[in-house]
Amino acid sequence: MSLKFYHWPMSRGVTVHWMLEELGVPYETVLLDLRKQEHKTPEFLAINPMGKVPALEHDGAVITEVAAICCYLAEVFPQAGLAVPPGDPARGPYLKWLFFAAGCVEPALVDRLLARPEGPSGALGYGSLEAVLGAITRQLHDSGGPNLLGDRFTAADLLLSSLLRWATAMKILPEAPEIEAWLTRVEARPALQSSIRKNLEAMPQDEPVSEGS
Ligand SMILES: N[C@@H](CCC(=O)N[C@@H](CS)C(=O)NCC(=O)O)C(=O)O
Repeated sequence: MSLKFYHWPMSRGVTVHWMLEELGVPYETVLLDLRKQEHKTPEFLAINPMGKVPALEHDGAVITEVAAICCYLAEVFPQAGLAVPPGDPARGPYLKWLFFAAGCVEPALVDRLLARPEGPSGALGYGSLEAVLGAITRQLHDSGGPNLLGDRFTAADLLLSSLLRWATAMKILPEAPEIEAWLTRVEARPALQSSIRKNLEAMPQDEPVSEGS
């Protein structure tokens, strides 16, 4: 089994890195320095024609897109307990939160970060940042916690909380006490701590420390 992870420590790759640390399986990290355009070489464009990190190669198969990689890894390594398999009543909600993270939460956060003018929320697939945060808050409340789907921590928690940790670091997360309490609980996961430590070690020494780019 071989897992090759194309990564840069100040990128969305941090979410996949955390996921890999959760799995407890060996993987090789290939750092691509975005400042040197190492993600735009013909070799890497053959892996990800978008010229973006992260990307993953598993036994020769290439997977890109953070949400797809997390979903894929959770299913290929079920022993980590981060997937909800077909047939489980929580499968539908699990997929909903994975897609919601990528399709609604991320664009709403990026709009806020870039101070883009708000569009008509009925025409935008993701509505508004306030609406997506409201939906997450309600789910955390209705699930009874401590996670999105109740007792179990899944790849959907990992993906969504990773995005919201980044938003917190970028100071664009509006006040949301239930979400903040969830992020504090998530912070205690050993795999997240080990991922943070390894990313800090891989960080170029001349760069200010920040998560994401
Ligand atoms: N939708 C992609 C986004 C990946 C992405 O935008 N990565 C950024 C770093 S956070 C990147 O590689 N930017 C460099 C570039 O586009 O030139 C995913 O989920 O993987």
